[in-house]
Amino acid sequence: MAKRALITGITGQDGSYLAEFLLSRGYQVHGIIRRASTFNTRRIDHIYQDPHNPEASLVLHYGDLSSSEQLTNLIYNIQPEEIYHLGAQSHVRVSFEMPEYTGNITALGTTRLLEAIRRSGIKTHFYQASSSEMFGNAPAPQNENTPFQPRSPYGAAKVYAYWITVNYREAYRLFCCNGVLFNHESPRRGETFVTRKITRAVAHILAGKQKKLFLGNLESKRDWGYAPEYVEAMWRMLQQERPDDYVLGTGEPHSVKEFLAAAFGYVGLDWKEWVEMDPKYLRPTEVDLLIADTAKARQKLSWEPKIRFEELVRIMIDADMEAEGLVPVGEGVAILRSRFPDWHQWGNAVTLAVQSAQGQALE
Ligand code: NAP
Ligand code: F7E
Repeated sequence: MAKRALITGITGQDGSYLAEFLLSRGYQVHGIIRRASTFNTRRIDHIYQDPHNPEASLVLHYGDLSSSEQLTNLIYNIQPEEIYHLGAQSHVRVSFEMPEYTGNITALGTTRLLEAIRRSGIKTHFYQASSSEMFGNAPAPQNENTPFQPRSPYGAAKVYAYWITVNYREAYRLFCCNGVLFNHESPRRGETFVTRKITRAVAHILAGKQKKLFLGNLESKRDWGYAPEYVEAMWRMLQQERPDDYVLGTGEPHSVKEFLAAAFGYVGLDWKEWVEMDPKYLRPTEVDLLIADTAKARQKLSWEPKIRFEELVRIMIDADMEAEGLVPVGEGVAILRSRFPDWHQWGNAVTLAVQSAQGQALE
């Protein structure tokens, strides 16, 4: 019989990639989605299966991390062999505006799930989506032994969730793992996180839909990896003989400014002409520098990220351009740039120009 996995946060960036990954490995995947007045399943629509089909390998359930009653029922009824807890209020700046809500969902949501597991008495392997944001001010590079110094309500909530996960492992001998993941991005990244905000703005600028990009602090440095590679490591953690905690990242820090230069530079634009500062995007306390030391994951999980910074930027820009009906940069724009240095000033006409240039190149 197929193994059953339950994913909280299945509609998010990581949840959607993890669902694809587990389905490809023959799992029956159960996902918890929030009831909303409009559809919120955009990231998993391509793997949706008719719930009337008794053979369906993807099954969605309504639920909310604020309700222990729902979580207990779901866990008791599904009896999953693996639980990936990815659901959270995951936006750091928003957590300053909604600290209590963030604590309720991101911190206590984990306790609700762990209690549901303990009370139901099921044997399962549990993954907690911990975060490099927990390190906050701790000196870089950060690894599994680095003490946490969170700098946001989100970071503090994740520290609580981390320790309650460790506590249930020690107190009740549950198989619980923390994956302490550094920033990981993709074309499915939420539009208000800085990388996606930038790549989407580039595509909008090229499509003539946006004239300025407003951002906050450009100096902070993050260790940005590629999300699909990280979800596989989550799975690997739950396949180990013993539960443990692991740091995942690339070990390569880049500033927001460097991301801007790479993203705008890729399409031949100078980011300084398009970006303006808006203090509303600054945070009361910032995390300046995060760099992962992933020696343990490399050794114990045989995990190594392959997609690095420049390629990540290209993947995200190309996807956002395609979404705007533009030809992905790789082929078309490079040709245009070499022939017409001021091509980007043509506004909407760029789509046709890129297409025709690409056509010529392919002839
Ligand atoms: P995301 O795209 O923001 O997805 C968050 C998911 O949580 C969504 O499916 C969301 O549902 C769900 N959710 C939010 N509040 C909920 C509630 N009250 N009840 C049930 N579900 C709720 O996050 P992500 O980037 O995929 O990250 C996955 C997890 O890893 C999160 O816990 C995040 O904090 C953590 N993390 C992320 C990173 C990163 O760089 N991406 C790094 C370290 C840790 P809706 O779709 O309905 O909003
Ligand atoms: O900010 C700066 C901002 O919101 C990155 C979440 O997945 O990763 C993520 O948290 C940096 C910060 O990600 C804007 O101040 C400048 O220094 O993309 P972000 P994050 O805060 O690192 C961790 C690991 C998680 O766990 C979280 O769930 O970019 N920045 N200007 C901006 N950031 C945003 N969002 N918007 C701006 O306009």
